[in-house]
Amino acid sequence: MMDFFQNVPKIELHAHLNGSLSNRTLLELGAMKYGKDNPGPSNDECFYRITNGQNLTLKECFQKFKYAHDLTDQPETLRYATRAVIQDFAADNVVYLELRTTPKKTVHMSKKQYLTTVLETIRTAQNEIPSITVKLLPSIDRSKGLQEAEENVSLVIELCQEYPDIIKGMDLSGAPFGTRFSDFGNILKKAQAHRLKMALHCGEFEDDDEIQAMLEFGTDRIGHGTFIKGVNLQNAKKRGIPFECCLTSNVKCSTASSYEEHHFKKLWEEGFAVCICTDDFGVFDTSLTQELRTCSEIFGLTTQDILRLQENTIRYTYANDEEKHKLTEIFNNFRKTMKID
Ligand code: 6MZ
Repeated sequence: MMDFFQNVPKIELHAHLNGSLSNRTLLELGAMKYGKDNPGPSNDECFYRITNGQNLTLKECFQKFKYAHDLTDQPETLRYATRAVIQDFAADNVVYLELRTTPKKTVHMSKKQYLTTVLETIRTAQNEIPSITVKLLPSIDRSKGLQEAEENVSLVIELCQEYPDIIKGMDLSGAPFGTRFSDFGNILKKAQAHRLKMALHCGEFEDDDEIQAMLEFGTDRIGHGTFIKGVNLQNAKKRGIPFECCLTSNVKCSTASSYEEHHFKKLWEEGFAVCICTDDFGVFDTSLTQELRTCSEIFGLTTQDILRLQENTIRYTYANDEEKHKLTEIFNNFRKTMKID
């Protein structure tokens, strides 16, 4: 039987570049950086276990970020990685992708070179892989402090002059512990003043005041939103702010106790604006196809519901009107081909 979940056109709005490197890509990057015979960054047991698909502990899952960052610290490997991620999403029938990444200064690149390399790779991919439209939401890693945040915002404001068709907004992510959103608010406002959309990680841990501050600040989408409740939840609904739900990521990180208990269920049933995303498909060993299948199996969404979920997601993208219209046509054609009303 045709696999509906694979074939349905898909929209991905929450994907971190370095979390979206498949095991194959990690191995290829390892070979590029360290040579074929010694592809592991330090040739250690964990890297071997990761790339051979063995079961991992959560700590080992997060270890993947460390490997990914080591392997994408040169323009050549970063270019290769960005291209591979776009290709993998396209192969999963993702037709529109908003990718995020944190600009990094490495021994081989400045932050500007890092971001320009990703942007140029996206630009080239638009011609070479026309089935997928790709945008970029540069990230601030809040664990890296305010100076890094200032640098990232200035750089993004500078580069969005040159890449206005690709840079659409900014993301605030990273481990939130020990930092306060209020410290980042004024820095992010500068990006907001340049009409950049705010796709902030919000409510990934319990802190009602911080969630309230993010809603008042005016986040345009909510990354995860796992711990949003009470008045904040009602405010998010009233304003129609879309939630980016990442089922497997939340279960594997234990912010949701199980798929069954995931907050997507409530959001969907109560008519919130909500979409399904992968977060870090490489780290969490999933795909958007797999996430939609899980959604159907666990929450009972029919194929019609899944299609509606994807079509709704068009509205939550930061695409322009023409691009949204094209996406709508892709779904209309799919409905026609599949004979779905
Ligand atoms: C918060 C996350 C994340 O930017 O190097 N990142 N931040 N919560 C999550 N949920 C599990 N998953 C990924 O991609 C990797 C970086 O994205 C952020 C972290 O800062 C991680 O280092 P880039 O491309």
